[in-house]
Amino acid sequence: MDLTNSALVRAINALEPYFTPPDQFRDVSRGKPMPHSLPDAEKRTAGLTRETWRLEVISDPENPANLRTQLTQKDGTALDFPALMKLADKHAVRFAKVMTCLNIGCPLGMGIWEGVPLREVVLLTQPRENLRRVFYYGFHNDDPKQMFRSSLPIDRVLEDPFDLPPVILCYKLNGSWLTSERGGPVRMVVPEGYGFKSVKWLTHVVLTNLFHANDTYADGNNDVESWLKTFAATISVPASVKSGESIPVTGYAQVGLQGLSKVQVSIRLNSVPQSAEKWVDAEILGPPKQWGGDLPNGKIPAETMGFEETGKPRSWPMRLAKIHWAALLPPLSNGDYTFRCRTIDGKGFAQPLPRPYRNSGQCAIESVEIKVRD
Ligand SMILES: Nc1nc2c(c(=O)[nH]1)N[C@H]1C(S)=C(S)[C@@H](COP(=O)(O)O)O[C@H]1N2
Ligand SMILES: [Mo]
Repeated sequence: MDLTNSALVRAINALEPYFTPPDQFRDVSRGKPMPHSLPDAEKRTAGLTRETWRLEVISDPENPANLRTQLTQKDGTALDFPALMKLADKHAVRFAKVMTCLNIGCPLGMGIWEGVPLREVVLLTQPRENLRRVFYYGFHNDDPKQMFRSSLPIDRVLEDPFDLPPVILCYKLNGSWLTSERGGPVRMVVPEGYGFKSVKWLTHVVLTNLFHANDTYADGNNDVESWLKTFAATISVPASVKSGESIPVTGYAQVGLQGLSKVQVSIRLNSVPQSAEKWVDAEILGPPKQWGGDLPNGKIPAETMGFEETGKPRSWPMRLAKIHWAALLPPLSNGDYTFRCRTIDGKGFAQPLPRPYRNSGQCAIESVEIKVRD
């Protein structure tokens, strides 16, 4: 495809940065007041600073897991930030991941998340038996009604299937300490999960023998086991163009667990039925020259999973990340048209397949109207 068309070059140059500066993430936070809006003194009392943060790792009193020890505030054994940093010296990992809310179409932001694998902290309790699930929640103004909780099978925490990065206790985003707004000092980050699994302002990990989820997000008719889907969306599509002129379009795609093989676009006169639309391949843009995201020195942090030491991605597109795409549509004659875009995932499924249902995450095909006039 010809990417040298000057209007298309302008549209590509105007794309958002690949990584999102931490303060430009879209925020999805509950709480009255929002934990990140508390004054500094209250943050200190609440354990919402690196100096005062404590994490309890306990057995569920109702469905106990047998643990040798628990990490509790009462006994003074709760994990503090220096102890987390000590684990980080040995076990820290970094990986790129897009944060997407299951209920919002557009990703909230794209980042490099750094943390200690959750399993390292679970193992400090020396679990013996009857451990089937991990619940976790964060600071919620000491009001049970405000609790935001999520959960994972213990197997996902102990072992990383399908070459996924580990579930982490995250303390850095794009090379800087995790801000209060992003859930700092420490949040959970679940690589393949939608945002609700990545609980912010983490204070409690509860090891349980219960076998099922008890996520806050189950209440909203959400599929709480869903992993990230592959889908495409537009960034710039002209609402009206001149007849006889090529049409530049750009967009992004989220690359889910199933990977991405193609982005395709179609444009048809509104009088032509959708069943007759013709899909053509768009161009998947390669790694950007500038990564953005306020990365220190603009560089990918050393030993980020999926990147070589030089900062070059080992594969492209990267799973659980984002790509940008561009296409130049041929000149058209006067009329009202509908533009659509879709992904073909790594297994050959055309969006919205293989998981078309809304409860497990947004993947409806986007359409945009384009008017062509003399
Ligand atoms: N404690 C807590 N953690 C939370 C939430 C919350 O309301 N409270 N929202 C979740 C949801 S639904 C999403 S989509 C992500 C959003 O992360 P962000 O605000 O850093 O973009 O955080 C998750 N973690
Ligand atoms: Mo969300």
